[in-house]
Amino acid sequence: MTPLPDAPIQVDSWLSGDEERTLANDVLDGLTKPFKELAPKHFYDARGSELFEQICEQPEYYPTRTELAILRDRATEIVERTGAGELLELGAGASDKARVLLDAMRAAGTLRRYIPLDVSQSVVEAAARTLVDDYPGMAVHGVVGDFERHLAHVPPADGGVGGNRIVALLGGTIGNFPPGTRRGVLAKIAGLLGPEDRLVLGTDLVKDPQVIEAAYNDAAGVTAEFNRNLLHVLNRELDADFQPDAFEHVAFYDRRHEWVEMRLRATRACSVLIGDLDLRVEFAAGEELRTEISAKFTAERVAADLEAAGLELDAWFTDEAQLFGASLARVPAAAAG
Ligand code: SAH
Ligand code: AVI
Repeated sequence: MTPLPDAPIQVDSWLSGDEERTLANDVLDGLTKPFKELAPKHFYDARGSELFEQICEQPEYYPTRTELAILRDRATEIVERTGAGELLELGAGASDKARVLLDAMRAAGTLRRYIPLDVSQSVVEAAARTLVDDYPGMAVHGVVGDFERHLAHVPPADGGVGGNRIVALLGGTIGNFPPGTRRGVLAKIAGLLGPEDRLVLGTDLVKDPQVIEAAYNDAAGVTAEFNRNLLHVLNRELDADFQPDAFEHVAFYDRRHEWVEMRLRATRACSVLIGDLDLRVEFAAGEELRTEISAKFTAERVAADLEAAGLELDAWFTDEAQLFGASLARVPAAAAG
């Protein structure tokens, strides 16, 4: 737990040796499956977070700018509906979108605290340091942790005026979970919501496959670099000997499942040693490792996932071209008692 000097900032870290074991266990499972795969949360070391920020600036990657525009249009309304003074952001990344909601809370006179939670320590610390300067009087309580495992460690809402809380999961990150796990994650998040709190959930929408595929195959090759960064993470964290340039980036839209798959394809046969696991993994030429799914949604799919997680859709916002959706969800009044 590190209080940073001279500011109302606290950063708690729940990732340590424990996290390395989680990565090791995921790799042991994922690389011994008949169809190899790894969870996308392992992309996000400091370099991965930086590359993601660069992806957001690519002309083909429409989700970030579209969601930002929706939030700019709707932030005042979202804050009015909740009277919230606190923003808990899960998978916060660079916190650019948080600023839009924090600005609306400041304008409403309710702003008290921002709680960014992310697996990436570098982004939580950077967000804490910059936001505390940019929002004088606002407390920042960063949490370095995994929202699949560490939600119990999120600081409780502090009550009082502006004590209601907005919990945000933006960017379409919920789409990076397969359908069943996704509902489980949403159910855990539902457990954080008080009767007046709201979840703001960002979801990328089903659309022309060409538009989607372009977003994951940017011409500058940033997404390819982001994808290959996973192999650098494994080399560093688990003493593996992947040669990242022997793997090519593959991203395509699966129309049946309505999700994007990112994969890394071995361009030649290779035998990789994962030193810390004493595990040798063989890749045939052309063999693929799935590194991410990114589900695309309809309003109906979002409502069904929320309902399965014990939440109800309160409001649905989208852009004119219906590229991206942002929902407000709440615990149903009966459940909130
Ligand atoms: N919310 C930002 C960033 C999206 S990128 C935006 O909308 O642009 C996804 C972010 O979620 C990354 O910062 C990554 O580190 C974080 N993340 C992914 N899986 C996570 C998990 N299981 N727990 C906590 N953070 C996670
Ligand atoms: C964080 N997540 C929602 C991004 C997405 O679009 O699924 C990650 C990403 N992968 C490739 N480009 C961006």
